[in-house]
Amino acid sequence: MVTNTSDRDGSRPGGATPGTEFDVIIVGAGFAGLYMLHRARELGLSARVFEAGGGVGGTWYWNRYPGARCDVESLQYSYQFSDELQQEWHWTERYASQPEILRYLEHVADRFALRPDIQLDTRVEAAIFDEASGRWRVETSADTVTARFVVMATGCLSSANIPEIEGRDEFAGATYHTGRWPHEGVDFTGQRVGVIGTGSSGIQCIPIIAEQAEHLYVFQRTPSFSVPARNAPLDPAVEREIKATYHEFREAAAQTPFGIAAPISDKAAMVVSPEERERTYEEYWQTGGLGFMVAFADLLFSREANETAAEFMRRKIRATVTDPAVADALCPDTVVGCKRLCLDTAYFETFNRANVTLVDLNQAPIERITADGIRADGEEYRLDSVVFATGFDAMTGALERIDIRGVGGRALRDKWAEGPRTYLGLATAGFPNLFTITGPGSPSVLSNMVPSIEQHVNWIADCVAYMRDHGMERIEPTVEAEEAWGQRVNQIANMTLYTSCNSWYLGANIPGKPRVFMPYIGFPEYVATCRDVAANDYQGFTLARSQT
Ligand code: NA7
Repeated sequence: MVTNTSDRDGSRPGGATPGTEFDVIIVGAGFAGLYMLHRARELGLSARVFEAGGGVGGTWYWNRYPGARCDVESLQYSYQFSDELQQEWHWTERYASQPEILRYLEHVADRFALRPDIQLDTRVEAAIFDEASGRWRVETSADTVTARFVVMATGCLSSANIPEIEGRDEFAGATYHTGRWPHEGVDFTGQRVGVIGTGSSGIQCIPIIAEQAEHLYVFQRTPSFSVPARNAPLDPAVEREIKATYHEFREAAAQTPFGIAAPISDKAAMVVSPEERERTYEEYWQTGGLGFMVAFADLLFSREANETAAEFMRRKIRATVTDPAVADALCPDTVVGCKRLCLDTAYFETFNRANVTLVDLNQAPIERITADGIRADGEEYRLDSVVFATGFDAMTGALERIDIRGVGGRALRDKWAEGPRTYLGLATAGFPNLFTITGPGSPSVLSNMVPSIEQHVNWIADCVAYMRDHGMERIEPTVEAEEAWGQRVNQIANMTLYTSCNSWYLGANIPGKPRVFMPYIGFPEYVATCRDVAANDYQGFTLARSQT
């Protein structure tokens, strides 16, 4: 192993200490990158984090749109690697807002003295594997460094998708993407604003923008199912109770399919009476949150069961939205949970405001963007600002944006042209010593991201320690293991309703992206498999001593 011996005095762009040769390069300083750096340091490795943003935080650095908030409860959407940290940090709300999560991550960076090894304002442009030395050459917007290992902590939802609508660049007013929000905020007072997109980000920002704007036009292509978040100040009794047995609480959560503690029902929707079904949905609805998806055990497996949930939610929309035509347009006809379920605060109520207009794109897409606004549905909507709440090139976008080249100069983009291929979502054949945190083929976005990240980081750190202890310098999965894994991911997905609609889980939101289901469904089984692979001397991987 190489240890960086260079002078640590002085500072580099973004404040990091100098050096060009490292044991590990980590790309991204969000939840994943920060913890990976901490573990690398514990192993005595020299490490450098490159972060494109001007601060740490990843997703929570970039997504500053009004109303941005996590949809997993704060006591669960947080690190557990340090008991002192999880005991001492006080979350103020049931669901943490973006500013609070960002403060938390800044606190973590300070508390564990991570900043000297983080180089901000630096984008990684290429990572090229050099077979002669067995090292990666990492080219950034600032400089070029080398490392034995590269860990991509680039996030699943970080590559913004701004659709290529005709005339997009002709608009004379201001445009924003929810995932690239200006740090100084935006004041929409007195403006005519158009929001394109009604996924989680749109649903969170629309009610708040509606309160400011003179008039808000919501351009909706597909209506979303949404459950009330019922966010509130965190109940001190709940906080005390969970913190009293935090470890056990986390362990129990890790045994649930999504790794999120929730009152999971073992009853099937179709075996109970219609009255009991209604009562159950109502209870989960009143509780609020993503737990609605586990009100019955078969909601993600049986269309008939799912339709009862869908109908319940459509009735809620019709009871809330006063104009029946608008209510109809807001009612989804897809499977609940097939696209990610949204959580909202007064989203549907917003459409009762006189200054809000729903523009239904269901029949025809936006015709074009003009200098003055948006033309759709046969009308020209004059606008001062356009907000793209149009999501991300999920799971693969951030990886493919970097020119990653493995053995024989093969580009990752080419290897993944027909869809991502990984083993465990952690590594890909032909790209030795390159790890992906929450990569495609791992539970990632269908789990609680923070515990998933910690599980991946721990696995990678243990793997590197194993290699060191066994004199190994190179690891990569076999093609056979990778193919078998891809089949397993798809077989499981095909047993569910997840593949029945056009979601970003399938890459369907990006024109031309191969339709491949990317997340692994089933957190506990996944964790057990990773444990077994490691326990069996990294079964499915090829390990080698240095070739030099
Ligand atoms: P999403 O969930 O991908 O939502 C994007 C929205 O933008 C969705 O309603 C799309 O409609 C819409 N969209 C995308 N392209 C267009 C065009 N060309 N015209 C009109 N509408 C369009 O992204 P979010 O940022 O809301 O949420 C991402 C995740 O972040 C979320 O799931 C949480 O995990 C956190 P479509 O449904 O594709 O018809």
